[in-house]
Amino acid sequence: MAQFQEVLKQSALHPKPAGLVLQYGTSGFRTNAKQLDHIMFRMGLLATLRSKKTKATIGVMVTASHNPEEDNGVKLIDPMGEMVTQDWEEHATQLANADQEDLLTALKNIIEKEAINMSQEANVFVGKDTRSSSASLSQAVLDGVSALGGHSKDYGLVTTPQLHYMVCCQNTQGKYGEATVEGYYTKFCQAFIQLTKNTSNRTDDQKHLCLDGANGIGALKVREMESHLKKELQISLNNDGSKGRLNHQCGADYVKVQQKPPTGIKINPGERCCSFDGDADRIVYYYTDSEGTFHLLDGDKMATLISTFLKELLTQAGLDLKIAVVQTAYANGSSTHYLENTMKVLVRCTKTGVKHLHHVAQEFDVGVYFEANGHGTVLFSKAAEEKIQQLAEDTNVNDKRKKAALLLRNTINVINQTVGDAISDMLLIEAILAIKGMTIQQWDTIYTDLPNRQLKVKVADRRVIDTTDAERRAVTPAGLQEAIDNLVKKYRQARSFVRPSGTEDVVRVYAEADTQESADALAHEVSLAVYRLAGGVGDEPKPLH
Ligand code: NG1
Ligand code: ZN
Repeated sequence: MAQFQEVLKQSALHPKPAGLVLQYGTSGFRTNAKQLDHIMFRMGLLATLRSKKTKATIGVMVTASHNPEEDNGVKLIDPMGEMVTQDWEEHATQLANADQEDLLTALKNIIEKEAINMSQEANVFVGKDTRSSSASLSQAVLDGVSALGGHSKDYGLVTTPQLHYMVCCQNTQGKYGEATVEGYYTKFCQAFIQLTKNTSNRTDDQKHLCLDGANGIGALKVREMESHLKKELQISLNNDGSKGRLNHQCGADYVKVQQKPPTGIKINPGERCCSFDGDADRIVYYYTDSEGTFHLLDGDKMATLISTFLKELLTQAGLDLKIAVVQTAYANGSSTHYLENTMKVLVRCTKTGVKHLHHVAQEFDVGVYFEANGHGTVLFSKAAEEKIQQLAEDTNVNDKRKKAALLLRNTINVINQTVGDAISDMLLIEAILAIKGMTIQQWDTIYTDLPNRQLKVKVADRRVIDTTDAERRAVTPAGLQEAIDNLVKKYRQARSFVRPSGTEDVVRVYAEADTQESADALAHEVSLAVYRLAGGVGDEPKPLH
C-alpha cells in the first residue's frame, strides 16, 4: 500500500539508533532528547492507528515534565482525555524498539492485532513544552501522523493538562468546553469567579498568591490566563522562564523532594506560595513561618482539603454519594490516618503513576486522587454530576441545600477531570481557602506530616526489584524485604519501601518515622540494603548526616 511506502520513506529520516531499547514508562517514554527523534516519529504513527481504532481524536504531548532541560519525552492521550490504555503502552514499546528494517512488520502486527480499518480517518492533536528540543521532536510526531495519512492539529506550546482538555473537548463535541486555550481559560476562570463571588471581605492580601513557574510552560500559560481572573486571584509569578533553566533548583519536584523553597524567589513569612512542575500537571503549596521554618503542603494535604470540602458540601446538599480518596504508597502515613480515622473517608492505595490512581478513582461517585508529589484531580461519575445538576436546578429545595448544590456545580467546572492539572488545582485550592476563609497555616494544621525522606540508589538493573501490595513490599531480590522489615522495627511510627522508578534509571527509597533524624537514618539504611542486595553500582550510599 502507498501508505506503507510513505512510512518507509519518512522513517528513514527518523532512524532508530542501533541497539537502543526504551520502555513506555510510568508516563510515556522519557530520556535524553538526543535519543528520541525516532520515538516521536513512531508515536505519531501509533497515535494515528489509535485514532483509527477508536474513531476519535488522540493527543500526543512532547514533554519530560519535571526532568532536566536536556531530557524529553512523549505521552499519548486517549479519547476522553485520559492516559492511553495499558495494552497500547505495549504496542508503543514494541513499535519504539523495532529495528529500522522491522518497523513495517511491527506496524502491521498492531494493525492486525487490533483489526484496524486503515481507510478510517485519523485525527491527532499535538502539543509541546518549552524545552529547546521540543520543536523538532514535535515535528517528528507530525511527520509520523502525516506518513500514515492522518490529520493533525499542532497546538504548539501548551501545558500537558491543556492538551488533555483539548482532546476531551473535541471528542465530546464541545460538551466539556471549547477546544482552544481561550476556551480553557474561560471555562476554569469563570468557575473560579463564580465560586469566590460570595466570599465576603477577601482582602488583597488573601487574593495574593506567589507562584514558581519552574521556568516552564505553566508560567507562560498563567501569564496568558491572568486577565480572565479579573484580579480575584493576584499572582506574583517567579521563575517565569525569562532567566533561569527549566526545573533547575525550582519547580514542584525540587520543592517536594528537597523539602525547601525554590531558588530565585523571595518569600515573606507566612506568604502563600506554590510551585508547578515543568509541564504544569503537578503543584505543591508551601510557606515559611516567622522562624524561617519551611512548611510543605503536598498532594496529600491537597487531597485532604479537597475531600473534606466536598464531603461537607455533599452532606449539606443531602446527596448520598460515595466519596473516596486514592493515594499511593508515597502518601504520608499521617494523611491516611487522618482521612480514615477522623474524616471517615474511604482511602484506597494504588501503584505509582496517575493512570493507576485515575482508574481506581473512577469506581466512586466522587474520586479524589493525588500523588504525594502534587499530581492529582477529582473525578465525578456521570450519575453524580447529574444529581448535582438536578439539585442545582430544583426550585423546591431549601436555601442551604441549594447553595451547596450550586457550589458543587461550580466546583465540578473548576476541575480538569481529564488529568491532574496545576492550573486547575491551584484555582480549586484557592477557591476552597477563600470559601472557608482559611489561611495556609490553618490548612497546614489539619494534620501533621510524619517526617520522611526519599532517596535514589543506582543499581545495574533496576528490574531485579519486583514489588507487590501496591508497591509496598518487595518480592525480589531475595532477602530485601526481610532486611527492610528488620530496619523498620528499629524506629517508631516507621514505614519504608523501595521500588524501581518508571522514569529514571534508579531505585527509589522512601522512609518515614517519628523524627526527621530517624526518617533520614532509616532511608539511608534501606538504601544500603538495596545497594548490597540489588546490585548497587558506584559508591555506597553515604549517611545524610
Ligand atoms: P517514578 O520515576 O516511576 O517514581 C515519578 C513519580 C510518579 C509520577 C511519574 C511521572 C514519585 C515518587 N514518582 O515516577 O509519581 O508522577 O514520575 O511523572 O514522585
Ligand atoms: Zn509533569
